[in-house]
Amino acid sequence: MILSTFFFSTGLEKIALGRVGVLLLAGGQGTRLGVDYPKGMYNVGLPSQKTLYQIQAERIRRLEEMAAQRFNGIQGNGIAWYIMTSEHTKEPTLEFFAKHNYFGLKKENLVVFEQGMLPCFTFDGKIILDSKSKIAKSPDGNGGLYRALREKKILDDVERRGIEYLHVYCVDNILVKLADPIFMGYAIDKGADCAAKTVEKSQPEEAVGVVCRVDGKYQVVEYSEITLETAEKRNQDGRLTFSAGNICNHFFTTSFLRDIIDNQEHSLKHHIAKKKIPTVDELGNRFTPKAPNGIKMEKFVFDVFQFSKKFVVWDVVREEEFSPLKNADGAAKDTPTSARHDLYSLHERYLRAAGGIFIDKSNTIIPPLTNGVNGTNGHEANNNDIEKCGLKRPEVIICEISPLVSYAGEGLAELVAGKKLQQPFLLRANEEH
Ligand code: UD2
Repeated sequence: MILSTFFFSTGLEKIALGRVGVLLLAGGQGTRLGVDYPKGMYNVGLPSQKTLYQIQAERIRRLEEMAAQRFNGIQGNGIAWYIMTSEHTKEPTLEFFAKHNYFGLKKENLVVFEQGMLPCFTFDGKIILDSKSKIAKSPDGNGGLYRALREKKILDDVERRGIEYLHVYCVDNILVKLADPIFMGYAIDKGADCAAKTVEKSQPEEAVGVVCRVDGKYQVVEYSEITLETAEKRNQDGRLTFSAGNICNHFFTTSFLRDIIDNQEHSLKHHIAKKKIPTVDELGNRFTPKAPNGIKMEKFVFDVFQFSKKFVVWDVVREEEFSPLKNADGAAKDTPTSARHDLYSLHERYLRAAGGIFIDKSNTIIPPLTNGVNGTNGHEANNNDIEKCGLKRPEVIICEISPLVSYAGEGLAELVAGKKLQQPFLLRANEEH
């Protein structure tokens, strides 16, 4: 606890000094979610109707405010937000932010750039046609970041602004803590040039890479490339041997990235994904095949870990930091519903810890969920107790705290302590009323 306070303070000070930037990887095609616009523009169905982009923008604003309050102002321009898009997502992303007045961020702090594309191939190495006159291409993976940082002169911009540390993350984790001062502070304190946040893998098949050491070098073995036999390996205590689940949440120093783009980028290998790639038949009619007909080639963002001179891992609590939105509702997991529920239960815990009391329509107090997760006070009833008392509670209590009010549960006591809260409960900042 004392250590996290120290790391928090270290990270927040660097933010106040203008040394921290955030970089969002948003060039993916969102095929699993099934939307034809950038995933960041997805309205998750929260009471506020906020999109992923808006939630993230507001977390940045709140952090800037916290840093300014704590360190008597913020130097420079605040936190720069770089967004890597691709051919399909750049224009809609730019339009979306302009339409929403950059969600209150400074326009000059938003830098949207485009990653590269690569041709798609058949299994025997021929280029696939997307139409009679166009070859099929797909984004070059989130590891295309490094080429784009160089070619679009983005790292030059990072250096020009005096940013020394970048938090790099993926678009679809509704709980993401942008530029998390604890994570940044930890990595900075340890003198790391590169770091990854992890969560304990829930099961061998979970679709997250694992952070591990291979031949003495740190790397992530992606879920699509690990064998089931290796993924299923367990230690004597029953825990998975490769349990450090990657959540696409990384820290890099600017000088490390400079070395990567100047000297190492070309040596990063391409990974291969077999996909159903829309193409044309002999008559030129376009169709999407029912089975994979070719390969997409992608670089992975974490493949630079091998070049790190000091690599550290910060393991976090899944329920506080990781709930990815990958699939449309109806899938077994990682859906809009699961993302909303995970946010509601985290916010419920924040509100309870701040002294808020949840009641139902008949003014009856709703007990907390516990299971060691919901109910951080330690002295709240557990589920067995609740059952014994005959108390019932809904699976989730719909409650949402605007990121403009609180980044991670701070500052809530003065707003909710001792107050009765009825769902759906939405705690908004003054400017949102
Ligand atoms: C990613 C991680 C996986 C795990 C998981 C957690 C990689 C390679 N894998 O897997 O280990 O952490 O997330 O949710 O990081 N993107 C681009 N350009 C591209 C392709 C993807 O910017 O060409 C972005 C995409 O918009 C997203 C992020 O990279 O924000 C991750 O992409 P994904 O959702 O396809 O990755 P996933 O779930 O296979």
